Amino acid sequence: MNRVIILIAAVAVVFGGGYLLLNRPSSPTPAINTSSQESSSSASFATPKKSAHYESNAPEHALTLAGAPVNVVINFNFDLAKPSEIKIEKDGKDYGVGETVIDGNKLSMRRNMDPNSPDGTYTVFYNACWPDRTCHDGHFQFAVDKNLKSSFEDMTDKKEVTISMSQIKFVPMDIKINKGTRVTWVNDDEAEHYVNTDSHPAHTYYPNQNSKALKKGDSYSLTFSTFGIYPYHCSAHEAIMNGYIIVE
Ligand SMILES: [Cu+2]
Repeated sequence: MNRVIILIAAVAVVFGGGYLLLNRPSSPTPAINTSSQESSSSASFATPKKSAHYESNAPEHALTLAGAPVNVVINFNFDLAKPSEIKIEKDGKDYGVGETVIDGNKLSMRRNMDPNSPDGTYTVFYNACWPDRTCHDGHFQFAVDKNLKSSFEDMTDKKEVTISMSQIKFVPMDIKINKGTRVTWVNDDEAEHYVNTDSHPAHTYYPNQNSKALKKGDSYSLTFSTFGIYPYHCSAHEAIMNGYIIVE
């Protein structure tokens, strides 16, 4: 009898342990890019304030980028309306360019950023307004540190470049290119991959940079025509498979 109980207990431990190993969370901070930009950052960030109906933003809160973003995008789960507004401030100056634009599906709003924005920490202040004319404010922060560009692979002299999707990574992961360069991603893995602009799962930062599912041998191409940095990821392996393109 005792031997039966011990056997059952042993089976439970083996299967239970295996279950825990297979199902543990992949990362404590899956939403934040894990590439070198972040670990070498010395910037400190305030706690963000999320407005009603807020879902996500790109660039992500507390991210330190190797170049100025092309725009700041904030995603919601409710219809946006005028006069919704985004300001991108550092030292009291607004580095946003032009008007805040509400996307066609009314679930995201965006504002372009000055491509010559200097290094430092930026606070994004936003006011999200609904069709009933009520508005709610929120804020978050990100930083720009152009020194981080030194770890990017310099492909600025090429008209066309190829990024391999290999062993659940973009190879090379972080690249610098010139304006007008055509980038082609090729899936060299058995697993399906995607090219998706941040954030996840809204994929709204630069909507042109979103592929369909890519099987082994499939490719996806995009020509970059606006200066700035492009954080992206694979939505099937979002926590571990990400990269940056700087267009300069
Ligand atoms: Cu993938």
